Amino acid sequence: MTTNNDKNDKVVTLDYNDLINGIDLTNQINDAFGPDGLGVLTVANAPNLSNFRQELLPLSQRFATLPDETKAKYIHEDSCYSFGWSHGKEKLQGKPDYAKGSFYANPQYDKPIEDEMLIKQHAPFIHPNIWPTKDIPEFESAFKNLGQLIVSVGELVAKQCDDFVRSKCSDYKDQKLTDIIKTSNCCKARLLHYYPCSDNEMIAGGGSGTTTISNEDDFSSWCGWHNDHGSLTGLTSAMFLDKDGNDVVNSDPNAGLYVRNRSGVIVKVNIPKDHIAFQIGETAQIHSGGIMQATPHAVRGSAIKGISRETFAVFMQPTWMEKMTAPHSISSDKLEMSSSNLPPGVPTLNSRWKPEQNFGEFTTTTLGAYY
Ligand SMILES: O=C(O)CCC(=O)C(=O)O
Ligand SMILES: [Fe+2]
Repeated sequence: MTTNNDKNDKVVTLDYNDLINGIDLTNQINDAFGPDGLGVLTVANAPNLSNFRQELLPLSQRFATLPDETKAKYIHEDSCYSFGWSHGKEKLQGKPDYAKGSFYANPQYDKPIEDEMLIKQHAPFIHPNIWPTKDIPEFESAFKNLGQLIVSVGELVAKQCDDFVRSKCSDYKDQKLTDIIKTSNCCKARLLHYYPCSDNEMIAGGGSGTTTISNEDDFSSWCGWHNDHGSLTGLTSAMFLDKDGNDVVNSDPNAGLYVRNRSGVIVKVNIPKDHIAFQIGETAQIHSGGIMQATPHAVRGSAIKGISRETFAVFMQPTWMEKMTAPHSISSDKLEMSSSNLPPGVPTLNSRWKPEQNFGEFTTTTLGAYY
């Protein structure tokens, strides 16, 4: 397995002002999310991003290093750990994942619906938020500020995606992705704390340049290979902190986010601090009939002792009722062009997706296939 960066693996960057001004960026969307793209782009110049990122990301470490009995107050089994604190409940390379902890909440709506029966039935999607206000008073507002900013920029990116897909496929429902982001009350954000790697997890050869890695599991020691299964994911540039919470330079250049491109080459994605990254998800892949395609990605642990990684992902996704139908004019082989290059452990779309499914069923099948 090799990592490499050549010119085709450059991450596309859009400017927030161009998005606001409605400039046609559909060629850039093709380069990023189309069949030869990396499945990721970044947006520069989003207002307030630096402040909101600086306010939220250190709270990830602060929460994760609270005493276990304090964190336990925010564990929510009834939503399958999809709200509040989740640590060791997901799997990484087949074993319970203690490499990272996540705090999940809906950044837009604290209680999206009132119907208690529906809340019970679809708790992972729609349970009311749980906030650690007693222990970290500023947590909720920092989480919502950054989450809502990312969704608002995501909506602008979605509009460009819709125009791009529509130009290639006449029976794509106009504004499909924009409508999902605008109307769904099931958006989910995840504040991630990647614990410092312990000695036995340290990655051989970490520290310099392009690396050949023999073991895929070592590679993805912080976050295993996966495709995002929602519509559009927004992601901040990660912050690396020492044990005292000081923002430090990531001095292991090999640590961080990697994407596997369409030809199987693994590409490191560097998100500048003042950009928001967006990754296209499998639901948008299905709704666009494969005109946009999700890419597998993973996070490689740091070889530097005592350094944690904090980041924030916002999963813009439909409600559980949304139909997973592809445009009629698209054949199913086009829908999953990249399946021949999936890393081990990433199940093909065709093994999980059925056109008559709704998003809730697709999510259950997908999580079952990974975990
Ligand atoms: O930590 C990251 O940079 C990526 C996290 C991620 O891929 C996810 O939560 O789906
Ligand atoms: Fe992801």
